[in-house]
Amino acid sequence: MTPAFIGIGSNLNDPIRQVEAAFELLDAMDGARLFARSSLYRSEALGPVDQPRYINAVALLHTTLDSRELLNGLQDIEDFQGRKREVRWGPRVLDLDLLVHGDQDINEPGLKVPHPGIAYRNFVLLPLREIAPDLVIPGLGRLEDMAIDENEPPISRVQDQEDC
Ligand code: A4P
Ligand code: MG
Repeated sequence: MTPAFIGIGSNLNDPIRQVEAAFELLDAMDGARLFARSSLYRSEALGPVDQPRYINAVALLHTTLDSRELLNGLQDIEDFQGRKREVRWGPRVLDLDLLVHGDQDINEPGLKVPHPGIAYRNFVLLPLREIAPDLVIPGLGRLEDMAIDENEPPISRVQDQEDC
């Protein structure tokens, strides 16, 4: 079993429900089990397109799948939850990114592991720190050394009793 960290994001169709559903489907994947989950975080959309705020979280899976199989499984879950691939960086029902997969260091067309955005995104760094504070990321170094970007839009943890 190899650990794999999955970044989860949604900003359409009841994002909290979408993220909760994604955790369940990740746990139900053949060859993977959900081992830990972060809190949910809410933040303004990062990027050029004007769009609703996001809910983000990170899941830790233990898996026997290779990185390609894992990516295919993530895309099946995105499709199942109604993801439409339209605007790059645009609003989405569900985005699942393979952030880190064991010691894999892959740079192929359509598959980059670790995910290149990790070090620059509060909505990835904060939930990742919560469940894996000692993580060392292949090619990038220690998670604890990655600075939270003060210029990024503010981010807050979603409280349990809150709805969206
Ligand atoms: N791909 C390559 N490597 C990977 C990987 N490690 N994990 C390829 C997942 N996918 C990977 O992805 C495009 C292609 O990336 C896939 O076909 C796959 O082969 P996509 O999810 O279809 O497109 P995208 O998400 O629009 O593009 P991209 O570059 O993945 O965008 P990001 O980086 O996911 O950013 N603001 C907030 N607050 N929270 C967010 O979650 N997300 C985005 C999207 C923008 N702003 C945001 C958030
Ligand atoms: Mg993506």
